[in-house]
Amino acid sequence: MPLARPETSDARVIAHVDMDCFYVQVEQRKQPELRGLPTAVVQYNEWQGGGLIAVSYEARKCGVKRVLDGVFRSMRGDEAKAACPEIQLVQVPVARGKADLNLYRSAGSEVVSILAQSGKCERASIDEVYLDLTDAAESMLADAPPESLELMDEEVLKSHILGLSRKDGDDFEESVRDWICRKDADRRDKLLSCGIILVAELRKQVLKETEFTCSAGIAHNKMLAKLASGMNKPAQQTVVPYAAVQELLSSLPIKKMKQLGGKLGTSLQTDLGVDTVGDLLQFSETKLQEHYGINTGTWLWNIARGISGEEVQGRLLPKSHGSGKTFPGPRALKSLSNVQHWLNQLSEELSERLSSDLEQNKRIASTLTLHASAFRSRDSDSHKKFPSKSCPLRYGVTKIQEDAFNLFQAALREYMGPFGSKPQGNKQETWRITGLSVSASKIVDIPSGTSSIMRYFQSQSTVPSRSADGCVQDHVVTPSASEGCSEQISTETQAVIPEEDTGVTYTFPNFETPDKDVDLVSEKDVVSCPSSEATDVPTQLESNRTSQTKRTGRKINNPKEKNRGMPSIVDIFKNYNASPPTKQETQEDSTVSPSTSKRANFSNSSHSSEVTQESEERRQQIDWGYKIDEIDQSVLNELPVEIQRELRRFLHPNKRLNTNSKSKGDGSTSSIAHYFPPLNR
Ligand code: TTP
Repeated sequence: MPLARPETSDARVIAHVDMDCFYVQVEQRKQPELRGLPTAVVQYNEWQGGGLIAVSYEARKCGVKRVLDGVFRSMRGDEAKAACPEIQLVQVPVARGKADLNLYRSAGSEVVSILAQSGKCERASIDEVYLDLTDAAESMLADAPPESLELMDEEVLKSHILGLSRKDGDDFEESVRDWICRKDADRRDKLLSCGIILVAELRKQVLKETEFTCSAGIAHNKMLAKLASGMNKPAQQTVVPYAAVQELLSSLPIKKMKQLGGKLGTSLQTDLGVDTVGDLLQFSETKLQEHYGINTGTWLWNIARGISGEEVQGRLLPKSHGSGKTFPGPRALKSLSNVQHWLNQLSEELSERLSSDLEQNKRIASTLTLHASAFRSRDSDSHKKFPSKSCPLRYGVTKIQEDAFNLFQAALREYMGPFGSKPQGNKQETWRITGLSVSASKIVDIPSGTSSIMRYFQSQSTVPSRSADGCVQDHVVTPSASEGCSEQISTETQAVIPEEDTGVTYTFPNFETPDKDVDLVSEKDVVSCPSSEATDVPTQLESNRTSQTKRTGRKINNPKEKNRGMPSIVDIFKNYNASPPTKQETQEDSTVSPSTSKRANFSNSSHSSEVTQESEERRQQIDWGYKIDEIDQSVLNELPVEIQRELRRFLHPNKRLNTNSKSKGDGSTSSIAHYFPPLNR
């Protein structure tokens, strides 16, 4: 399906707000004595003073920069000192032997919470936000249009307006004021003028409340706003009026456009001879579609005209969580035990973040993905990519650790191929891992209501879905994604996290390149692809249903069961077990299906309406993940009556049941989060 062609007449007011040298500002707020001094934040790695990841504008003036020109590597602390002897180097906080970005994440959240008050707000990365200010601008235009303002803030008058022509001798600020206050301006420009005033106010508020400066771009769509925000930094704002769009794009190098920095951009250069975005104007939409497919062709046709229908998503929270680390050069991992050690660390961090997301935001993630970068000895195919693997996510640190390691092993088997473990000639082929990351995606709010609560429990008990050959599900990319956005998926040094649709890319340096903690770049919005969608692993529910049918070997015909579409909740509780399964339990489960020995028993037992003696015995035998008295039973009121009854019988087998449970919303209903293990236990 081609992309919807946006209404160009629809004058929206979109801002892209980008913090200036963000990590440096966060560190300077922590240590105010560093303010105004050339400062850089270096990553966790002492080799040659550590790689620079954020550089203050004072240091930039002395020639210190994050990335060295022409070389894919960051400047090292030692090199920065040589260029600027007075530079202050601050190391990122460290936890579990790797960079800990929590300080920066929460600083980013402070900013988001201020900006979110102004309109629809989308957190695009750790330090970037999109705002849709259309409503606010329209209200301002109706109630207090710019031309009616007697005084205009200095911050407004410092704005850069693209295409604003000034006669010699004209005062900059006067020209800006005149442009903003033009009575004969069209509605689009008038709305942008309101946007200029609103954004200047917001930036001042951010500074006042957080002590951070930021820069902003203001335009009619996200793409143009993002382009503009980086044009005048630090602490400034740039506006793209409709009339200035073509000029801006005609000089914009194709590779500078978001999503065109990789293979697609290269192909446009080499195959179509395109140097700037404006050069694309010479090609018809059909021609571009012939070359790059329908979606990408239309997208290219649109961006050449500055058209982008991408909406600002009302999203203040990240769309996924990831934790990663690189192991460059001699530090590449070469044994499974080392890999497992690091996966344990990464999983621990991921689990912690999932827990606080659950606790604070009542959100759960459903997919766990493992990415790695690697190389092999005697590698004939040096570009072979280490496959990424996904599976349904089970909460609890040990489960994540176990699943992550299983995913890794499945990926490694595939990477090494059939002869991987066997000697090749005289030598055994070996592998090296230069980057590892785990991520959790498909994050949703915990839905209220009954089916959802069960689904939630179910997700606690599943294991990575395996295909017939026992392999975990691949994380693959749809043809439409590969069609146009190959930079996301193709290079050996990149692994894509199924992240925000703004596309967060983890950039793993080659093993020759110096160290770079992967999570330092992981939260940067590097590329995104309009049509890129990782193929979903089956949803938790679907995969559970499928495996349920398979294991029981029959369809669910009982109408009661059908209604619920789920196994008995008692079974789920019985088998929920935070600690490793007991031998007995494993044996019991394996009688359901030998291949699922560790899986929870979802067999649709005929005893669902009666607590049998057998289940009472099991109740006492099984090592429960939850102590019964730890369960907040008020949450049971959220369940259908028959399940409440079943569950209460299970919990209090000797008590007579009162089925007239309190209805929902009586104040006693507790959050599902009470059941959740990581933080509470
Ligand atoms: P950026 O917004 O790219 O850069 P910046 O905020 O440091 O500077 P600028 O004023 O030019 O926007 O990145 C935001 C933070 O993300 C940055 O302070 C550090 C971190 N980061 C990394 O850790 N690694 C990276 O490769 C990049 C690009 C950023």
